[in-house]
Amino acid sequence: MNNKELAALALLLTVLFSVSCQKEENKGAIAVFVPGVLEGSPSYEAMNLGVREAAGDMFRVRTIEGGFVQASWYNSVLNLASEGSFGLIVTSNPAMSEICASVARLFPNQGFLVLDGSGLGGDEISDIVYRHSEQAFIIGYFAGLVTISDELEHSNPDLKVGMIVGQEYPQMMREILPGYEAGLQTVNPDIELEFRVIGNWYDADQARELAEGLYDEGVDVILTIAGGANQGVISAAKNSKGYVLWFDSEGSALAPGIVLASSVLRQEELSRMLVQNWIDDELAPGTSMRVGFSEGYIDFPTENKYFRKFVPESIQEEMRRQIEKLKKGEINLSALHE
Ligand code: RBF
Repeated sequence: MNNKELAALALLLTVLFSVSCQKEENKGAIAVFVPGVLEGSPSYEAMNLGVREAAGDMFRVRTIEGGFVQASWYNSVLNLASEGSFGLIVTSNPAMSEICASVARLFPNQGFLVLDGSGLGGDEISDIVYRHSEQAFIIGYFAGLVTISDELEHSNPDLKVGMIVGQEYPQMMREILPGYEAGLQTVNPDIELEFRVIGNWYDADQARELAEGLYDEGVDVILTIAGGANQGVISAAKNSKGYVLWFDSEGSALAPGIVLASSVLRQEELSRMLVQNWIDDELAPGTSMRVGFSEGYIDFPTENKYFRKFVPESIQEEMRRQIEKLKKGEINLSALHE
């Protein structure tokens, strides 16, 4: 390459570089605020991945872990907004809608996207609400089939099912717990549910103790919704020869044959799509969506290799039928959270 060609190449690279930076200059970078810690929390990990995929090389993304002191989250978000360098703050969990809405009133030009929100964010923020009752119903239905099964090795005749959660909050008590119970009752009204609360989203030792207690009482399958503490439930299941059900992401690869199934949110896809919309100036503040099975953002994967390997064929088929009904909107769970 001669000098002229080199100069032309340098010019081209400069132009390309400034074009690629321009997007961020106009809109600012993107902040991902994790209300807790990333590791072990399926919905947070999915959010972070989706945002980063959409941002690509065009936007800087900073992920901030807010930690487990929930009373500090408002100030952390306020600080991010007051920095003024983030065009968009993305976060996830139902407590964040109102926190972001309060900050948005002070910083009206700050963009907010709350995934897995409460719908109580008003017009200042974009808020996505999952129909968690559907997500819980389908895994409750599966848990019911597991506990009545005489084909599964660790299933016993006691008709007792467990559920361990990090914390009680409105969506948990009004949608997830009733949805799970409705799924169980649909299979057999005699199934009993043992519900336990850890009190935080990280204490795996306590989760293990709670789970061991449940398996000792005759529970054969436990749904765990406890972030980093979920690992404790897996350990207990391995020791006690019980089953675990996963929530938000696919968990069966974590303990094949023990984590039998998962009820998932398509949160990575949703974050990627919505952040892309924001990049394209198509995410209006005040956008609020409620999504579930029929829109494709809640799912219960039945084609996963471990599901096909460890779940009896008759249960697989029953699940496929029930999922079709949910997708077609033939099962109405709205009465559960009125
Ligand atoms: N889920 C997690 O996996 N990890 C967490 O640290 C976590 N913290 C939460 C804190 C609050 C205040 C609330 C309301 C929910 C939290 N969740 C957490 C639950 C999560 O947002 C979601 O509702 C459930 O995972 C069910 O989809």
